[in-house]
Amino acid sequence: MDEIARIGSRFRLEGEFSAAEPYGGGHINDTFRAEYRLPDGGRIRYLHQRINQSVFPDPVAVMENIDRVSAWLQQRIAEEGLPDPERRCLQVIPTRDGRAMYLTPEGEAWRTYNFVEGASTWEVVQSPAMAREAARAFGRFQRLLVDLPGPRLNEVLHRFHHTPERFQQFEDAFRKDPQGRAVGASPEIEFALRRVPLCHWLLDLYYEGEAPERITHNDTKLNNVMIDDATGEGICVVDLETVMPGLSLYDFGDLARTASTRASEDEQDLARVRVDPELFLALAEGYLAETRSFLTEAEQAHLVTSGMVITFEVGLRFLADHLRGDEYFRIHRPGHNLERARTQFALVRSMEEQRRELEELLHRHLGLPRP
Ligand code: GN1
Ligand code: MG
Repeated sequence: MDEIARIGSRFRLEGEFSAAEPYGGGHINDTFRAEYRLPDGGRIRYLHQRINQSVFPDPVAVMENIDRVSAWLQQRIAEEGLPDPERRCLQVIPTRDGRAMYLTPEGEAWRTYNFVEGASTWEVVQSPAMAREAARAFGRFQRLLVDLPGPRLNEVLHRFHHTPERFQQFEDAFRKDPQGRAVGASPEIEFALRRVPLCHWLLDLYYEGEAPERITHNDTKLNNVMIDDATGEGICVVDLETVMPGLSLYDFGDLARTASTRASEDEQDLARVRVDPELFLALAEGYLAETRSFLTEAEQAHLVTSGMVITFEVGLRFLADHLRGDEYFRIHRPGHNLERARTQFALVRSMEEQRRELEELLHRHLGLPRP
């Protein structure tokens, strides 16, 4: 961990480095939680994160967004008078020369955040209350950013949630089949090929003017919100690097993908991969508590749709990456991306089967319009 101590020494931190460990379950960047000793014997913890530059080729543009967004959130949170304001938003800790990011002589890009104490992230949702709180946190995040001043945020990953393009990339991977893996993935490939129309459902709403561009998080998996250990509140949204222009339904959809089922993202027992209507309702409730005032009719009517589209999209990405040779998402065992794709597709199938039931539930309990 000498390396982390060296990196830490470049930032304007309090205390003396004492220890560091890998942290979190992200598939892209490398995150370390480091502890620093204070002169009074106390300790303070920070997160040091190495930005994956093959995914984010322009880390400066990423940090520009994060800087603007987190400064604005801090201001808005203070204005709303919410308790514990410093735990409600990540703070970018500057380098000793005042930059948002430290570039090593080898060209690695590192950033540092405060670590939010007394809160945890979860890979699998534990209860409807947790689902509601996570959704409320992402909803609040969108609401507080509605009036972000200044120019449009940098589009750090072009067409990140453009589902038809994700389909194209999948098709390309399976036609080229560089690793000879297509034969072993034929049920998943067939599943995907039969669902081309699904790719267009959210973008059509956008093109028809029914779902406007907003500022969205774009990576709203359950494990990107910190849940307060004492109160259960969704206290702080993390992983801000994909915050950029997007559709609100991308955010609801990705949360539905990861928190409307009790199965994990790579659950292998596909019988467990089902939407739990109680969880889905809790997600919608929490999200709408913060966003209902500004969402359009169509956005409110398409929450279930968004879950289907984004779950399908992420499944396509896992499948394409498996076919290409696991270049993008970190894997922990051979075939891991194929397993993840299979799980996503099982969840899409469950959403297809339960769609009407879920839409009726949202209509009955929350008065949401039917699509
Ligand atoms: C990646 O960084 P992480 O693990 O939170 C990915 C998301 C995917 C997710 C799937 C920049 O998120 O888009 O939905 O994995 N992030 C990027 O688990 O591609
Ligand atoms: Mg991420």
